[in-house]
Amino acid sequence: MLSGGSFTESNKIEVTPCSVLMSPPRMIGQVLSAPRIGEEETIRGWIYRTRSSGAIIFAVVRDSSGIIQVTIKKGNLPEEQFEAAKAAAIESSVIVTGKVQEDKRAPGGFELRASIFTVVGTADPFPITEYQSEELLLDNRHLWIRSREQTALMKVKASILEGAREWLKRNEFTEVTPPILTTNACEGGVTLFKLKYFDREAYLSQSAQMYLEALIFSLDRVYSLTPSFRAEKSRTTRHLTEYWHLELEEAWVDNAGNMEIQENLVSAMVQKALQDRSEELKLLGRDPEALKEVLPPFKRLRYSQVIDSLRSQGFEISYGCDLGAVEERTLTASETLPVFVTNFPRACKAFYMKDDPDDSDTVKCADLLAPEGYGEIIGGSERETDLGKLKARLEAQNIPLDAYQWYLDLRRFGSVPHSGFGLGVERIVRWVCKLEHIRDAVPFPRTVARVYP
Ligand code: NSS
Repeated sequence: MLSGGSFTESNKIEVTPCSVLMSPPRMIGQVLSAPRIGEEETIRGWIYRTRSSGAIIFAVVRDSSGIIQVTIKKGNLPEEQFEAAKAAAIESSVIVTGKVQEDKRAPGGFELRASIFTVVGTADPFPITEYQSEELLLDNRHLWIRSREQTALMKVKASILEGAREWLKRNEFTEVTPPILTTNACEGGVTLFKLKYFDREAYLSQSAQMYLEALIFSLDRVYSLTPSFRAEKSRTTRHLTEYWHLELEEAWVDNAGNMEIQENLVSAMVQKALQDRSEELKLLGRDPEALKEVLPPFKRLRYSQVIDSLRSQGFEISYGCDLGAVEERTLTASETLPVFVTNFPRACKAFYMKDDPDDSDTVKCADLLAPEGYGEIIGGSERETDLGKLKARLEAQNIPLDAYQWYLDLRRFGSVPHSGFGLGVERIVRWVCKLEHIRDAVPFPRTVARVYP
């Protein structure tokens, strides 16, 4: 914690430590929302823009809560501080003390008239200026995340996750910590990241599901929030190779109950973002009003209905194919609430999904598609509990049973009906924040083309 400081000649920062709990300076957002006109305030932050006209410098300073205009007038503070302020480039870190005054032209309507201006860390010329290519911004992601849009996005994401955790606590889910290194391919071999695990082969987890299935036998209802990895070679606006995965697993719950849990959880996440982050949503170009109606129940469509509807709109899609981005976009473009698609044919879904006895070649599953064309945000299902069927499906797919013996054991020792699902956190953020590309929903995106910075 820094309460003040200065540069020595060797450019070493000297700071006076103070306890966070003693009397930290107010955040810029607080100074602006409850201005104490004529009183001295101290703020800390980074220079966002700066211009000088001779004896007066206008520096806009930002912190995580907002931006404020600081006026630095020659004669109102020691000469060397005036010179340091004049020389300070954008993104220099500063501590400023001054009186708060009204100024209708300043952002937020108030400014700080500096009497002490300390440059804590100088800045080289900032590589990001107004019109930059997407590639340059991605190469400089470690600096670009300081932008107001990125800051707003990270706050909305945090609130979405906070909304999830609050709902999960109220509904008796226990958070668990599954492994990332695994020998199981939960979602098929094609998108597995393989790695050398000493003298064996292992994978980065695609999903915690199988471990969560094991954990319901001790905890009934569990969830985990982990990175999941998919070696997705396609460049799309909705795939990352590393994404944050919120997964739930529930004992004694069937597919219908699983969908109820999903619509309630998703609504709680969206409503929390609305309640706490409507300003940030507006800054990102999302009208918060549009999200107010995201409340249960969500529409349920069967896969067969969806295929009929797509065909009637001119799609040449055969029964049995999974839905792609284009189909999902068409289906949801004019929806304002998420939509469930249930009962996919067995052939296009994973080995662990339970057969639907009422609809022979389909499984008890549901994908939840976000509205406005955003598409899939959740994949979930009731799980197959029949040991023989599970073994037969693994064998049919030429999957060696050895690595799955522990999973099959779960059907040997007091198996119960159970269901679960996985929600792609960046997918829901993309929808809520109206993002063109999923990579903006994560500070350091990993895609087929990018693992730096
Ligand atoms: O493959 S899923 O549809 N389902 C599972 O992984 C289950 N094993 C989860 C479970 O039941 N516990 O992925 C779940 C969600 C999917 O709906 C997307 O929202 C997200 O994970 N997902 C992704 N997000 C970003 N990038 C990529 N590549 C990606 N793949 C899936």
